[in-house]
Amino acid sequence: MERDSLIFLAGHKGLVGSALLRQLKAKGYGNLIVRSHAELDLERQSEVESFFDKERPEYVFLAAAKVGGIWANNTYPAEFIYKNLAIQTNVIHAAWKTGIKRLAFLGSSCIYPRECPQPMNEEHLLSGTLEATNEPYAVAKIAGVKMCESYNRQYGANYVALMPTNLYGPNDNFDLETSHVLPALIRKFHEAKQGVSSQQSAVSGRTAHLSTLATDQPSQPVVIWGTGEPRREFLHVDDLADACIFIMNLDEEDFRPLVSAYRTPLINIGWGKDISIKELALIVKEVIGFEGEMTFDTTKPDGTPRKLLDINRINRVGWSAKISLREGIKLTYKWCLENSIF
Ligand code: GFB
Repeated sequence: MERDSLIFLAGHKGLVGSALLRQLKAKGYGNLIVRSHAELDLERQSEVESFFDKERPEYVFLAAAKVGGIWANNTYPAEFIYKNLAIQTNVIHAAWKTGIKRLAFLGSSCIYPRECPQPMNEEHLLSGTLEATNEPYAVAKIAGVKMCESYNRQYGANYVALMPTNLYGPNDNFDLETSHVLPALIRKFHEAKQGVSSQQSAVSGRTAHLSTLATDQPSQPVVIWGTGEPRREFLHVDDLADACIFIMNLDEEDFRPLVSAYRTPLINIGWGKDISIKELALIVKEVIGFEGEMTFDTTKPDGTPRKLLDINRINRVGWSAKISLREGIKLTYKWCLENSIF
């Protein structure tokens, strides 16, 4: 990408898209196209086609998606499959019709089978049964990967499918019901430290207005969903954004093999190490400085037992993550406080 290339960033307000926007701007890309949902509804095919026809971007980052944590995925399966299929189908097809140079489609490590050998490499796609709590979302994302593969194969397109591990950082969703585990734990430990009675809300999800300060009361234990035993790998979203721009900028010699015909153009993006949810909770507790207890609510699902990505493919082309988990949690908590998230 040249600094004046015309770049369409779909989903610029979300966790991933906002990180991409910050970094593209910081790296000097001045010709960025973004649209709010009100300006362009990506679920509407004709709107998307007219937009591409008029703007004719050269590069596309497809970060727009319906995302959420384990509870949201398990509760709104129809929305997760419909919205993701619609958005990605419309954008990928319209991008091809206008003849863009390169496209990066963002997915998630939940595309790999539930009982996948660890670490999960790109060849493990479609080698087993998916995790039930997020199967509709995963099926939609797998369809996106296969669209990229098919357009590369039939039309000689240059579309890559980037699969990040569990992400966190600024502009994440901090709602206790629909969020992922890391933002939820940051909020829970922060509120427990403040003595805010939000622990019940961790179950009901109605957190926003429960801000009764109870500092003279003994602190309530922080409730962690599930057994605490599942293992996850976490990547700061600024590392992910850096990786996406790095891949999009690979020279032809390194990029071509990734998108060659008859090869799934998948690239895992991760940190390289995983930890248990219990270990994660202990780090968040320490960073936030909460000194009370934590308990485990085993009526909540654990989901996939372990998700650790094999990151050899991206390491081989010269990229690796830089922000450690502890540092990333500190940065995210600082961002929350500065932006009055709670
Ligand atoms: O982050 P999370 O919702 O998503 O949950 P997944 C990870 C683990 O943390 C699960 C546990 O074992 C949860 O039970 N957990 C503990 C909590 N406390 C909490 C809490 O307060 N909130 C949440 N949300 N979890 C999602 C998928 O899977 O992650 C998506 O459903 C997607 O498809 C995404 O792939 C990255 O890692 O289980």
